[in-house]
Amino acid sequence: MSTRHTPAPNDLRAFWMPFTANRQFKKAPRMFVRAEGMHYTTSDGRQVLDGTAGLWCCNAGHCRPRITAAIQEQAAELDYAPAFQMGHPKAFELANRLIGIAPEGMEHAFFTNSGSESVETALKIAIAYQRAIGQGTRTRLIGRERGYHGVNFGGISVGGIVSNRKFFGTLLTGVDHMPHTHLPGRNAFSKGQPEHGAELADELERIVTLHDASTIAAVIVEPVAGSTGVLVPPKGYLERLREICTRHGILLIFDEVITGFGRTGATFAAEKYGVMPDLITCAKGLTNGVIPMGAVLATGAIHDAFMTGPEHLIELFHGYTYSGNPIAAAAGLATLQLYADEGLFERAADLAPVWQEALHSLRDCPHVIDIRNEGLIGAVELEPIKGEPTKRAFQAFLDAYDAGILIRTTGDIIAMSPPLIISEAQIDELVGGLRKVLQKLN
Ligand code: PXG
Repeated sequence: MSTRHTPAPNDLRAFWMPFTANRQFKKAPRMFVRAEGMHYTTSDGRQVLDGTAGLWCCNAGHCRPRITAAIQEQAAELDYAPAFQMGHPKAFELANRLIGIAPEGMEHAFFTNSGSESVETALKIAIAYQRAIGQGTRTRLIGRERGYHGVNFGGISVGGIVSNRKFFGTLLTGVDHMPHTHLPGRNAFSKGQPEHGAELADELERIVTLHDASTIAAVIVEPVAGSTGVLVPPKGYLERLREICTRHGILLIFDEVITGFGRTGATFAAEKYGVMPDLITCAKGLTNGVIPMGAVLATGAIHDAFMTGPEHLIELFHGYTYSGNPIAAAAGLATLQLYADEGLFERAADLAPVWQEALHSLRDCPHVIDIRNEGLIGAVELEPIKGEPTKRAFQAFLDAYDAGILIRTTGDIIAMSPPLIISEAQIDELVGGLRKVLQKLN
């Protein structure tokens, strides 16, 4: 008899889940079946308060009727249009709207389908730009330890999360890394930007001296490192990176896949910190997480450097079947309109001090060794169980889920990033729920 497995509708084996402990999950699955506003509904009918905006993406909350309607209407009107050598109005409209809210100097948007693809796109644009301006020896890319730039080969090469790199061979050549900015000894329990560590940016100067500026195309950083467990940039750090890049003709890329669309209390972190990069990657909140879409924003100077040569020739040999997809574009337009109509980015800025104080009230809970926050981002770092890293925080995640609140963990760090529609009472509910979980932890 064949041992071939016959899938049944409730069989969990076929789906190889991303970034998940598959065997553990499938023994005790956690399923969401509905969502609305600030809440998910589980398959056993419980309400769970969303403390993470899905995966940092549902900034306007869930199942917002205007976004739903925009998607439904677009699907019925124009489902798909070829992305190469053809256009449709909504992609152009979305690019204009995006540029309209982007930091000054950003003039063009290149569409992708995810944060990872935005990163690959930005890295390729950076290298090709240097070549286009006669700087073809500039091919190196500089990232940072603990950086997360998605999971494709360029992104994991410039990224600095060891588990995301070590299984996958030699990665891209010509990549170097700056040190991360986590200084627990000096900055623990900082509220917002830490005081210490601006000088870590000078490590870039050392790397430039080592390789020579003429070999370096771009530096990529997350303005606030998210996935690694929320590292807020020390005061003056990003300014120094900008200054060093400018002095050496190196492009500065801000990976704003998490920090974009109000998460830090400004539209983009570039604006929040007053530091202008040359390229910005975004995704997630662009469509409220509802339809996959990302974008790379570029300055006029970068874009224009490509617009030379005979007009019938393609200027950038790059793009995706779904770049600017009509349904994604419709979702993006409805999302940006909703953010504007409800003033959600301002709301995030207004709530940030309440969020900060609520989070830092957890300081006296057992095992807590650091708390970090910026905008509506927060992290609570726990002392790992000796010899069993990640176990304590993962237990907190499971206990919180049972208690009706959704948090994220990475290592022994609990990360939170609620939808920007969260109320003050819901902040209390989330943080109060987490307090109870922490108090019971081993
Ligand atoms: N850049 C940054 C800065 C990100 O945070 C990506 C790129 C990749 O995006 P895509 O859309 O390809 O996943 C990300 C994604 C977490 C978590 O829990 C973070 C991300 C994704 C999933 C979970 O911290 N960031």
